[in-house]
Amino acid sequence: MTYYVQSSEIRRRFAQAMSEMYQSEVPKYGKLIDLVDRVNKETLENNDFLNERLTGSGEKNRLNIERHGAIRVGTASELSMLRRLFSVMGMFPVGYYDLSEAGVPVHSTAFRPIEEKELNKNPFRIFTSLLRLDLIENKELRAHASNILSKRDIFTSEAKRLVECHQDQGGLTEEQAKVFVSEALETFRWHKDATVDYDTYQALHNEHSLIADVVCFRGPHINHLTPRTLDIDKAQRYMHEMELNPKSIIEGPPRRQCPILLRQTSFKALEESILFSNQHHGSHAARFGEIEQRGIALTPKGRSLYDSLLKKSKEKTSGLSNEEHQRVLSDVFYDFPDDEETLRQKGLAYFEYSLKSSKDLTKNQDEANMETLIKHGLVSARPITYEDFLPVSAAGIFQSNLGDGQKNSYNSNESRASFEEALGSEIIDEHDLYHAIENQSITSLMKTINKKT
Ligand code: OOG
Ligand code: NI
Repeated sequence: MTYYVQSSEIRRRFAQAMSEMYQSEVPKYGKLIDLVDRVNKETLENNDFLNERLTGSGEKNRLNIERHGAIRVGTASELSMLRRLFSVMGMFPVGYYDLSEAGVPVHSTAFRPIEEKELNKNPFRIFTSLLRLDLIENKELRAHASNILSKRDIFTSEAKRLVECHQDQGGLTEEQAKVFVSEALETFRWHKDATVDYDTYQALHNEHSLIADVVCFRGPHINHLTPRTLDIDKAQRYMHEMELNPKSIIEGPPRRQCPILLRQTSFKALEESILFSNQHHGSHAARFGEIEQRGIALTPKGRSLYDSLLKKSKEKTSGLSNEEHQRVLSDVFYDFPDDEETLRQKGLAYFEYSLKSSKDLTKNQDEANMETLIKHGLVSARPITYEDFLPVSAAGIFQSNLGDGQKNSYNSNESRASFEEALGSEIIDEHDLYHAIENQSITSLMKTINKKT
């Protein structure tokens, strides 16, 4: 029988190769990793509870390799080929993000592993945005951009051949997996030379800098890789100390006893020199660095509370320093319960249940008795970590890299159906995944209990 390399192993190798490539291309990214390692070590040294939690959930071992990255593509065929390429690594499209509302002419999904055990083997995710040329009002410019995009192929022929081969065989051999990783990597490499002349670049850049970023190069260069920290406020302070120039505010919810969703900060994109096709020397800013801290995944009820509080805080935080911003945010989020018991009892967040002790267990337990079982110390409930992204935060990250004057929202409707059509498949709903993890844990807990009694 032929042996095929596991998709998680291909993902692991690919994530590592990408991280090495980015580190050599953007040395500041290497500094961020060192900084995050330091913060995580310091945080874990003083926090037995967190240590235990991360060990229990299987996240401790993934922490120092955990990264997400982001790319932006221009056409439906690029997006659908990416979907096939990522599926070789066990990464699937989860969640739909409409950023046009925030003045960014893209919509996005995140390719990521979907099972808990796969996430723990290697949680590599790529936030992937598709340019919405339909939002360019100038018809000529739109046609020009679309014409330029139609001429490029962002994949090597060997990468495409191996994607086909994976589909036909149902896997890749060791030799094929090696070639696949290095060929797939080529798509994400930085190019110092633009495919267009300087005037074309300027015209597209004037419309929106993001359009120039997507259209003027040979491929969708990886624009950041993000390590996961356990204390983003400290990481932000260290970024200042190390003169890494962080963006002014940390995006997402405020600091809390029970962290929810996702908090993010970043340093601004570097201005890098570019040679245009007419031999003009210029520059382009695309690549930056980002840090994230992950908290518990919220149910639709919890999420809508988050969204409404965030909206409420927005009116009050405009123009504030990070310190003041966080203070106002904390005040507004006073209305979001900050202990696990209430989050659970009010159905605001997702938890995973397991048997803690089978002493004193009585017969015929069911889900309805869960709170009693927890109270008696027989069952433990562990928060399920949020593995996805936040559109408002993503827009904030985009904006901080785009320069000023590009913040008007587009008059457009969310366009999930057209994104799925371009993708060539449906997008997986993140809530279905969290819900399934929670449900499976309850089913198997009840089975164990009823076997033991
Ligand atoms: C993606 C920005 C969003 C995140 O973590 O939310 C993002 C981009 O700039 O292409 O990375
Ligand atoms: Ni990011």
